[in-house]
Amino acid sequence: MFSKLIKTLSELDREESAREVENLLEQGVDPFKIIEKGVMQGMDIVGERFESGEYFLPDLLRAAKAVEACSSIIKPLLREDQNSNKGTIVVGTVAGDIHDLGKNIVIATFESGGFKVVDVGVDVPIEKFIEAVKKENASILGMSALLTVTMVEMEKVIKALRSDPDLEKVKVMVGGAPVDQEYSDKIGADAYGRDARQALIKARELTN
Ligand code: B12
Repeated sequence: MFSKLIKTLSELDREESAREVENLLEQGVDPFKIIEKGVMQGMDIVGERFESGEYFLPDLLRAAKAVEACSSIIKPLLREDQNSNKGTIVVGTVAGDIHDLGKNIVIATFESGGFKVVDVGVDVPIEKFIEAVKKENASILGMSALLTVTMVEMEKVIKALRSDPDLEKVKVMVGGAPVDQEYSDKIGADAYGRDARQALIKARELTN
């Protein structure tokens, strides 16, 4: 069912990808599934082609445009529980890392689940995360990293957060392509979200 979208995305075809997303939605396919089984799989192929030297940086940029086109159609549909206030989540991409497409989908999903989200952006230094968590009185801090060289920043932020007695109750959630449950446990995060749907499920668990 998702093979066409995976193909158009991996071929960096923005228009066809957007059309296929619309097509799938018209068929009643769950928007979260489109992200997990279509968009993320398509981007894995793009990543592999980049690694093997078949694609170059401009191709990654085209891939980003195609993802943006798909997520702009999907994000407004991720609405569930918008009027309830489940607490505040500060979300950002760690220092040295500018990938934000997945983060932005996760943000839209948190909002759809009734959380207030404060987006601190990309390439976020440790202090900025800590300041935002304090200022917003956040119950969760969510960090995204797409590079193996930047995922180590997550541990530094967690250490800084845990060393502040005022922030004892703040839970930390991590995600992004190179991150997994094992890494999340190792750095002392409270939860790992493989994709946007899991992110929301875990956020609900952490605040219950
Ligand atoms: C598009 C892309 C780019 C775009 C990003 C545009 C943007 N605005 O984000 C651009 C062109 C800028 C880019 C740049 C680079 N990129 Co790049 N990029 C990608 C690519 C192809 C897709 C990423 C994407 O958007 N995926 C789709 C989204 C929907 O998925 P996602 O991000 O994984 O998010 C989901 C989950 O991970 C999770 N999630 C994400 N964040 C969070 C946070 C929380 C709290 C939770 C719970 C869950 C969660 O939920 C999301 C939604 O379901 C990936 C390949 C891949 N497999 O991911 C490479 C990839 C990440 N890039 C890579 C590289 C090497 C680079 C560059 C270094 C290239 C270069 N030579 O300059 C630069 C680095 C720039 C920097 N300093 O950050 C490598 C990283 C290798 C590694 N292991 O470190 C990858 C893996 C490609 C590869 N296989 O080689 N890139």
